Amino acid sequence: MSFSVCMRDCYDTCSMVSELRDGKLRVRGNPEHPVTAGFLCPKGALLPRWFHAEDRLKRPLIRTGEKGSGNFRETSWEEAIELVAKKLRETIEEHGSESVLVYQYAGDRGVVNYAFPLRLFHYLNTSMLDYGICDRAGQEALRDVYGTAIGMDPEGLKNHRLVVYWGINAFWTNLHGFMLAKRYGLETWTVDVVRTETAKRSDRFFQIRPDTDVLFALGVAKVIIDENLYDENFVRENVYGFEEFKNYVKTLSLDYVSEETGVGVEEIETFAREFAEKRGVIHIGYGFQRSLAGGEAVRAIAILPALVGHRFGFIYDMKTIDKSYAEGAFLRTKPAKRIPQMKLAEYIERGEIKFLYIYNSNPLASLPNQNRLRRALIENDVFVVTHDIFLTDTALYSDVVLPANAFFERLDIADSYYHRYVALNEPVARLHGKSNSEVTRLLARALGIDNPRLYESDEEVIRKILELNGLSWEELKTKGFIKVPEKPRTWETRSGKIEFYSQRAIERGLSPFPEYRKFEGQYPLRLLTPTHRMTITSQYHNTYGMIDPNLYINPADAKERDIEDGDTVEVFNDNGSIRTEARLTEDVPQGVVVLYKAFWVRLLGWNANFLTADETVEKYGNGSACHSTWVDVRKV
Ligand SMILES: Nc1nc2c(c(=O)[nH]1)N[C@H]1C(S)=C(S)[C@@H](COP(=O)(O)OP(=O)(O)OC[C@H]3O[C@@H](n4cnc5c(=O)[nH]c(N)nc54)[C@H](O)[C@@H]3O)O[C@H]1N2
Ligand SMILES: Nc1nc2c(c(=O)[nH]1)N[C@H]1C(S)=C(S)[C@@H](COP(=O)(O)OP(=O)(O)OC[C@H]3O[C@@H](n4cnc5c(=O)[nH]c(N)nc54)[C@H](O)[C@@H]3O)O[C@H]1N2
Ligand SMILES: [Mo]
Repeated sequence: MSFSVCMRDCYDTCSMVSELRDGKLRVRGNPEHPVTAGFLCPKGALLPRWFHAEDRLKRPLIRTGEKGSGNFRETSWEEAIELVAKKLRETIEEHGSESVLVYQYAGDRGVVNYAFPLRLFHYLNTSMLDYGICDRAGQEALRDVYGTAIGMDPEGLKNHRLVVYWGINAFWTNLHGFMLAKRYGLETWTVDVVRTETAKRSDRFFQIRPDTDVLFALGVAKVIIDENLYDENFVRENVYGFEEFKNYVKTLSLDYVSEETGVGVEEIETFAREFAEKRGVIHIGYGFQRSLAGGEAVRAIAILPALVGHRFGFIYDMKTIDKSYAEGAFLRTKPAKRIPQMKLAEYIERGEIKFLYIYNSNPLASLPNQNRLRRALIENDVFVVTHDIFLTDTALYSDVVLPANAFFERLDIADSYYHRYVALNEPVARLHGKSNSEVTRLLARALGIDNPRLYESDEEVIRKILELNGLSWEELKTKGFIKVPEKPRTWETRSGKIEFYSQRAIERGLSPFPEYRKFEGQYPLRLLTPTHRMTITSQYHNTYGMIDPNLYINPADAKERDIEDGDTVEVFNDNGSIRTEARLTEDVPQGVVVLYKAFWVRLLGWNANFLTADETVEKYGNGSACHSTWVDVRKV
């Protein structure tokens, strides 16, 4: 028996108990772990299938045909590493170290596996990624109000009565969190555009129009304030700018809020009264803030828990340990040029990237505006190296492909961006490929670097991080996980209070209060591309196969276009066009269509990101606005 951690980019970061029996991996949820609670989600339960998948990469590949053609020859590790090192050296000599970009994300969240390769790139002073694909706007927004995006310990829910899932489909994306709330007996509400599985399992569902969250939250705040339902003492002592905020929402008309959001005035009042009475807390989602309106929305929503007297009454991000040692930014001798993640194509087009080293990510499935990105990669001279477990879409467009191993094959630890546990991941078996840190060491050696920090072992890095954070290796090895205790903390804003009137927002060129703006596109239907139940972004499509490529459309919008359930349709805009089957459903409101996000283009022939917008929200850290995409649909 070994302890494992599901290393996927997911809130739950489950602790598992694994073993190899007759050469086959078996996994189950760790029954001792309070959040995992002894069960796995449907994706986690299938991990052995992923681990033993036939199509795992076994040998390094070197491209022989056109980029994207899939023509490669197999090679040895020695030749592959030599080639990567040679190209890296040449690129730096010819174009400077900033023309090299390391592109990585949370494909594997192991502390070492995720961060150790960055040591090499820091050492080489290359360009680094400025992450903006996922939760960035909300991070900035929460900093405006609380000075931090780190909210409450979800286990703290046990002392509460009501949790609102706002713009998050928790039953699919945070199953263990949703079940935790149910186990604790909380009432659950959902605020979403789509009647999701979470909405269907919630006690109340508020279905709002896209981008109107700001108004909805301000309307709720107005009722709470007008009816004196807020926590006066708490607000007086701990809120900065309450009177100004009160005047700001005073003039708001609930009829207007209702018209724009599509939620009845009575429903808004009910939300406000019951939320105040039950002193609700809010799980603020990641998905819904990926839009032009997302940042302002999070700012407005963030105010509500404080109004009813919570210090940190929201769930968004979590940070329990300092992991910076693994990444080793101390190896740099020059400040990093940071390239916004969402602007990869733009930087390639401008000739600023000549060498791309990609691991833990599949940008040729997950980034928006795929036509532009693929064109940029083909038309510009960029040497691309991808380290992955599978021959992904990104691997297909690479010059060198290096096989990665899976987390069952190595030692690591992981923290969570949702709960407060750090968990141990022990190796169970060895099948194929090399870990991210192994490849880093090979590359460092091939480059002739002798800095010892590039040759530290995984265990040395783990032990050092535990030591720096005051956590015991022995305890972790015995139990498989440790809860990191929360230290007393306060708000990290300019005023030291919760800022309803945000000074940081003003400095960033925004209004001190969250503002409602209407956005319109060139096409009539808003395309949302949320998460799918059986994939993690692009992962598992090739191994589990259980994807849903259909377009979900409201019957009224379908009728207008003569579309019936099951018809083949074309979905199009200026970025691209795809063909799929239409499914008519009242779960999706009029004016909105849904395609699930980022499947493998290699297998499907397309994915939603051939349509999505690559615009970013500059004032919110260049966060993704992929949900601010408009399309039209026609029957073919
Ligand atoms: N099964 C599964 N779980 C996952 C992932 C996965 O791919 N699959 N991915 C992981 C990752 S990387 C992330 S970031 C999280 C994401 O977790 P979630 O935030 O739950 O993900 P999404 O489904 O992208 O978005 C949530 C909801 O936002 C809604 N929404 C869109 N626009 C608006 C709006 O304007 N207002 C409101 N109120 N709602 C809106 C969508 O309808 C959708 O139901 O999940 C993680 N967990
Ligand atoms: N249209 C649309 N697009 C979206 C979103 C959306 O809502 N709509 N959501 C966005 C969000 S929230 C996110 S977080 C991004 C995520 O986008 P990506 O970062 O591209 O995430 P994944 O698709 O999970 O790809 C991770 C890759 O890492 C590989 N991998 C796994 N483990 C290891 C390992 O140990 N070593 C190495 N070297 N590789 C490994 C996997 O095989 C996989 O190919 O997608 C974004 N894309
Ligand atoms: Mo994400």
